[in-house]
Amino acid sequence: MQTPIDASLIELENSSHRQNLAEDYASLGIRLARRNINIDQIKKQVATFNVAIPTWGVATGGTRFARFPNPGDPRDLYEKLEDCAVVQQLGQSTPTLSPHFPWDDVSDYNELRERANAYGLSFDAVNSNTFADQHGQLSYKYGSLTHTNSAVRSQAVQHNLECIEKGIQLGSKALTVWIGDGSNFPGQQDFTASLERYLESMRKIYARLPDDWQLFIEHKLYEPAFYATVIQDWGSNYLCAQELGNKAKCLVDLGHHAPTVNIEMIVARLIHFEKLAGFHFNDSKYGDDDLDSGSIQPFQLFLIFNELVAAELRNQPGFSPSYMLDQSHNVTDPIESLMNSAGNLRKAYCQALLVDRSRLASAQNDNDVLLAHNTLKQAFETDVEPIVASARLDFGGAIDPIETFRASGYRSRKAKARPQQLASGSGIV
Ligand code: PSV
Ligand code: MN
Repeated sequence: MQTPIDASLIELENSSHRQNLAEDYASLGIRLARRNINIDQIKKQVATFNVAIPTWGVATGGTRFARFPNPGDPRDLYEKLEDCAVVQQLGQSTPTLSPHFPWDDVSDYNELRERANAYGLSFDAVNSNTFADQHGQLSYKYGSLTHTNSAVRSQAVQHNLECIEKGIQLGSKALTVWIGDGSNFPGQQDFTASLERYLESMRKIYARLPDDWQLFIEHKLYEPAFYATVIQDWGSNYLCAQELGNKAKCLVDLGHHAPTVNIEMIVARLIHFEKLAGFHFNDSKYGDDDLDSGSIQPFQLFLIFNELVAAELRNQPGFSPSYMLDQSHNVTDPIESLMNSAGNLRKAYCQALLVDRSRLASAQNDNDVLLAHNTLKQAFETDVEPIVASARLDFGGAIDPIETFRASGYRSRKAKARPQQLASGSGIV
């Protein structure tokens, strides 16, 4: 397998942490054993949790005001692939990529698949883009799948069908559809007619899904439409997914809700009705901030994972969510952010695995409010880093991925090998 970072460098870096990690793991193991938890078992489960990297996440992102590229940013998809391979090699929890078309258009998708496979990478859900004009003749300025002009709608449908074709060649099994369609002014759009047009377009896409594919519908409260978005929340999302059929499910991007919305409860409801497609993980304080997963609201992330683990443990029918990151790294090195975020997700998963489920259930039954709450808090407050780091180490990853990445000199090598055209435009991703 092709590995962008020298394995002996990882070994050298790991050697300076090995002893400490072994001691921390052993001491945590003793404390967890008192709670009747087998740490090795938990570590094995943690190692099964993976999340897909968004190909658009490895280049520096930006806001609508400006973008400040990092030296060594990838300039094409093959360079992005190499950066994704670094994230996977050091973090060992991101073996798949979620591509976005036409941003990731290449001339030969079989070659792309082979080049990814050579790094040990494969492809998760493909994403379509009808929220920006690309090479099409007709503009998406006033919408795409819901546009009043049927020619624009057809172009948008066609683009989604092409995404499916590309995805088939890449080995994907799902198409994620997010549209920016909506309105900025009351009266601009007929709510009912635009939803009818959406369903008509989506039915055409759904009809062309291969048997073993799924259609992930992503809702978003606002932006770019600031008054009303056509698929604005999980309610509209669920209704449309229901209307389309079993292969259509609802994708939860954590940033796409009103600030005070209880996302973990939405997740629980979607799981219950077998309509949870999966996630675009990120974090936010105000809106769709696209900050790094686990950086602002780690407790919320834990509560979401608590629902996921509960579903896993009760063998919830139809429960098989896809996990993807969707973040914009504006002020950090994207490789570092992606490794950190994937690690934060594993931490949240691990903490959720530590919840004493039988104590929680009896406290809930007995209406012992504080005991129930403290049962969750006990799991959340456990420092699980030794488990997450050991899970990485077991698979050849780095005990400290960021320190190892810095020591590797990868970024400065790429800064030389990938000279940039230093145009700094806006760059929402
Ligand atoms: C929209 O904000 C979104 O979350 C969708 O998933 C897009 O595909 C992605 O960001 C990239 O712009
Ligand atoms: Mn998203």
